[in-house]
Amino acid sequence: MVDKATDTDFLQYFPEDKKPELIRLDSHSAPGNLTDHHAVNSSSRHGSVRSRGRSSPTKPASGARNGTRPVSASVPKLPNRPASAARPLSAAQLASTSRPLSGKTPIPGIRSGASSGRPVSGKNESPTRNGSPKRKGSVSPGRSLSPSKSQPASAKKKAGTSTKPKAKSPTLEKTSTKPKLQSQLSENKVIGQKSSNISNLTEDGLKIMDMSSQGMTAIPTTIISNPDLGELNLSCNNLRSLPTEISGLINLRKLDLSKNGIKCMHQKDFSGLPAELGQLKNLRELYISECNLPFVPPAIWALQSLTVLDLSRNKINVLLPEIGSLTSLKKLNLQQTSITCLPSEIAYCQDLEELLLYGNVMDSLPETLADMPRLRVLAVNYRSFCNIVDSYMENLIRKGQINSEHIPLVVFELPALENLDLECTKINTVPEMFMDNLQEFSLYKNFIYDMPETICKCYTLQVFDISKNFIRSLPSDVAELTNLTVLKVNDNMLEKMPNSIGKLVHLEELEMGGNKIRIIPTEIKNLSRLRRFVVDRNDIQFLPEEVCTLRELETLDVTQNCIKQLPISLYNLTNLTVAHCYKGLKKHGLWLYKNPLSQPPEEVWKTDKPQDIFNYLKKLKISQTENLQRQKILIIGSQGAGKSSLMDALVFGRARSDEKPSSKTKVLEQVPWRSENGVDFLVYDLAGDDVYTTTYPLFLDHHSLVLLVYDSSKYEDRGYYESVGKWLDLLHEHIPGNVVKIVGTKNDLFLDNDNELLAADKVWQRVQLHVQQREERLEDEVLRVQKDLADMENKLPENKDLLFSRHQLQLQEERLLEMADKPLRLLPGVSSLTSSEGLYGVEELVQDIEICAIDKHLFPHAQRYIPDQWNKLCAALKKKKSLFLQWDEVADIAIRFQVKDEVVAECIQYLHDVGEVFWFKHIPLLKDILFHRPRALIDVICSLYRHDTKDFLTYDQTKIFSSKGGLTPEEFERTISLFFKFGQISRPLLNCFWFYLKVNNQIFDEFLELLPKLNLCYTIPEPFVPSGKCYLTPLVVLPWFNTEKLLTNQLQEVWPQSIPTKTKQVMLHFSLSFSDADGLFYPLILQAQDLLVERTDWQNAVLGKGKNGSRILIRKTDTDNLYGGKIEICVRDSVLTNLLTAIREAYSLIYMIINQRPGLYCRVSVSTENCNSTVLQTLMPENM
Ligand SMILES: Nc1nc2c(ncn2[C@@H]2O[C@H](COP(=O)(O)OP(=O)(O)O)[C@@H](O)[C@H]2O)c(=O)[nH]1
Ligand SMILES: [Mg+2]
Repeated sequence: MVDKATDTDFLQYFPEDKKPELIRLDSHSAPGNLTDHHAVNSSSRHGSVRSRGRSSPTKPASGARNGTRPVSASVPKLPNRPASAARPLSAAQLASTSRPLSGKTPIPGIRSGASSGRPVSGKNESPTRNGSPKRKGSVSPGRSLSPSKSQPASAKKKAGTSTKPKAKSPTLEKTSTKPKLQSQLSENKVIGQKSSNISNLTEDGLKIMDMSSQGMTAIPTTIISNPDLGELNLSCNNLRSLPTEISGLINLRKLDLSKNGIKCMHQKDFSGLPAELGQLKNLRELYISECNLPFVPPAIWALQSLTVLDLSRNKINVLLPEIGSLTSLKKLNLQQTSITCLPSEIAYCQDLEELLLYGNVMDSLPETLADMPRLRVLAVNYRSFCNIVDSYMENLIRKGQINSEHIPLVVFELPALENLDLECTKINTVPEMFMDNLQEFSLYKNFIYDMPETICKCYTLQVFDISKNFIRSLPSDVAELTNLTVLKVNDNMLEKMPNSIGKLVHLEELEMGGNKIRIIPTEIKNLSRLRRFVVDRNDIQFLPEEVCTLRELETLDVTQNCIKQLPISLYNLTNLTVAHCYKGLKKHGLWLYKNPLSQPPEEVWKTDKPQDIFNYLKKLKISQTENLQRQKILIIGSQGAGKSSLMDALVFGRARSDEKPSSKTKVLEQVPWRSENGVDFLVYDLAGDDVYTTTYPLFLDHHSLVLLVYDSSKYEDRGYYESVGKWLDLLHEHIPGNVVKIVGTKNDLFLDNDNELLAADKVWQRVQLHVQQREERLEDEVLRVQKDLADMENKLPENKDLLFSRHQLQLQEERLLEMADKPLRLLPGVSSLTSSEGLYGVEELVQDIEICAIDKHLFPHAQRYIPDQWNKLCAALKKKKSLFLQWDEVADIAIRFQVKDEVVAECIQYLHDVGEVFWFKHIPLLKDILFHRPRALIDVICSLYRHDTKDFLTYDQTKIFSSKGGLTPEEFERTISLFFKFGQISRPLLNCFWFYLKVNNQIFDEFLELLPKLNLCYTIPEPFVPSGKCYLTPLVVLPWFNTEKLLTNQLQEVWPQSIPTKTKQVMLHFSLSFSDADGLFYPLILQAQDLLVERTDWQNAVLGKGKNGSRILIRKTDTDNLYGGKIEICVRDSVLTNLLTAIREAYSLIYMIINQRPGLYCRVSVSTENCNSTVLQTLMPENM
């Protein structure tokens, strides 16, 4: 709960000799004799506001009441109201509504309410309340109070913010910062005529004048005659009165008169504030705090536009009923006055949102407050109502022999109230509550034995404190309070934490210290937002593992329990960054004192660094984890992001030595690493240069932990997609469901720590947004496909998309649902670190990685028994010299090691998982091939795809091109120009590329056969043994290097739009919704080589001829958007069957590729020309 001013705090603002009297419960200070007042009021409860509308309300004799309210009992001069809103309340009725101090003189030993003659609660008294207990929205007939408007948005407070006003008035703060203008004052006889004081303008263009602290005794006429004045600050002067001419300030909105000596000697005294003030019809805010006023100047009552009235820190002890005429009031500050009660007419201020009464000793509140629909803040010291509870009564209440009744019932009926603080108010019951907006409620330190049921119906509650009472059990209904973020039940007599606690999923703080709880229910795991969990001083025997899932925990206090062992997964609670520390006055971090802990031992757990404990537990876990296998880590990210440096930091625990440009990673580096705690990893550092994009599909592995690295020192929000987003999309496309940690490197380049953390936070938010948007797009797409399916069922109008069969749409739906089901598993937060000097943050990342590696849920495959034979088989395979082995060969060798046929695949998968071999079983053309020497394969790929090709292809640099390639300088120029333009490589050039691989003729052919299967190039069959002119014809083509684009205006030439009527055309459109088009386009044009007998390639298109002579165009179109790239396959032929064969082959091809990428989705449609779509439909196979 929020700090609040104590009763006497306000005294500090008074000079010693002027300190006001504090307690005025006698007849001298209050207008009426307190005892009389109560006696009358308590007998007049039937005349409460709720009974006002009745035709013949039972009301007590008004005369009696008049006697009790000498000042306010006269009929208040309420403002003229529209006829329809004729004032229905008689003065007597209103006067009668003031709530009594309940609990007055109870009869010892007898529960009041039963026979004491006074009802315990309002239940039996007020007929309306009885009839409709929940008064929400009900307005008594005939009431003049304006009907409840709906709560203004501004009145709604955000969760977690406090409703309590600060003790200081705004004027006080403002004036204290004003520069003193004394020196100027001495020069000006007529004070305050400096135009420079008009500095700003109000929103509506009026002038703002600050004349504070100028020692003025009178207001200069120049000011008064300024009709353009919007705001005037006259605080901290010596003004005794305002002139009548003040009425000239017709546009004045805000007037600050605080800290002056404004006169007002009696309730009709207009000498300080003249009646003419009432003519300021536009005045909204009036501050008249600290003016030593004994009465409220009557001129104020005419200011009907006032929304803010500050009368704080005056000597006022009575607020007249006329306050009800200020019907626009939103905020009324009466703090530190001498007011003890409020007139019922306050309820006419139907817009009132804040009523500040701190520092006053209130003895009653009018019942009419319950009819104020917008009163959110009632800042009153509820403890002042305890004044009548003497120690004898207190004892009876404590023992439950009488019910407490001293808190006015109306307090529980304020419909808009947001915060109710009944801390230490000596109550043992809470009456039925009618509060629809209560957000914070404290019952701290009272005498409550059973949690009041009515509280479990306060569904809006966010913060609830019932600590220091005598509660024995929490009702399961507490689970209804689903908005709770803070629940404190410390120091009660609880023996059990209810299982239903797990339903309070929004809880961030749960405190149940000082009870007798023995067991923490496993349901605790549902409280995933919990940051603070305090269960000290209980009888807890052990902490369930479920506690270790509460990853947000910043404080876990289990001091003084009976815990012998800590749960081993406690190391997951990485937000416990300190131990046995205080933050402010609260215990913070991990607290373990006073437990019979043996594991970890004392020398470990007695620490201020939980990390020591975590390390101990983690080592323990690792040592207990049987069969922990080597884990693959993939480091990916853009070129220069710091991937290789990070790998060095992880593996060698040191910064990378200064490197030359040539040390840029090629394709991939594989380095084994054993972490300090003994977990084995194999780190793959994937090169980030664009040239390697085509190689990624081979190495993105389902069973790996991915570190997505970006350079945090260069990160900009608009560059998010390039540095992080596109990598996430790539991972989504190829290995959805993988575990990913995002790592920002080079944080040493940030000048200050805060910026660095802020930046990491921002990236994390951006990532979350990215993931969320993807989910949304997936949902939309699912709905679209489902609608298409429904349309198909209902045979709705011909839709060209529906040419495809129902089966095809179902497949699409299936894939989308699978994709939605398998998002990437992002480890929370961004790791911010430096891989150069200092290695700041690397250790934390290592911790995270280790924890992942031993987490069976994340990497189930990594913890299992591996037969010895498998490793022996592996060693035998590696002895083979060739680049790859056919499956039959593998099976033959396996038999020698008793690895039977049915487990060969399992064994090879294991060897692949631990990085001993490459087995691309998801690629149909490669599933029967084993790359038993991974490095050899990487070298082959490196030989073709390298970021430094330009440097490599320099004739004079080495002798290779002349000796190995046999090329003259001219031939060399010719052949490499073809390479750089079209990605074509001739045989001699290929020989040079492969020179370092020591490739003989046989291996050369083996490579040639293999490369297309790896989707890295396509080959052009040579018609005869190359010689002469053909010598330089292309043998291998890497379309990625093609720089020629087929422009839209050239398209018409190569593929005219209009076709002869004899020619039929079918076009398949594939729109990619979640990735760019390249991922599908490159493999497609490589594989298309199988369909074509002739082709012309551009960077973005291929024009070719199929085996049956059909003409085929494959084209990629990009969009400006991130997603939505398109691929078209268009086939033309005059013979329908030929055309269909070609289109079917193309379609199968594209689906073969799509099936290799579980996260690739495209929307397919088809359009035709010169052929009947129905014919086409019947000819399409069912699975298309
Ligand atoms: N200051 C600083 N420089 C770094 C850090 N990490 C990498 N670098 C530098 O950034 C450049 C690129 O790093 P590198 O690891 O090769 O990036 P990669 O292309 O992603 O592998 C090199 O010059 C590194 O020295 C770091 O944490 N701090
Ligand atoms: Mg690198």
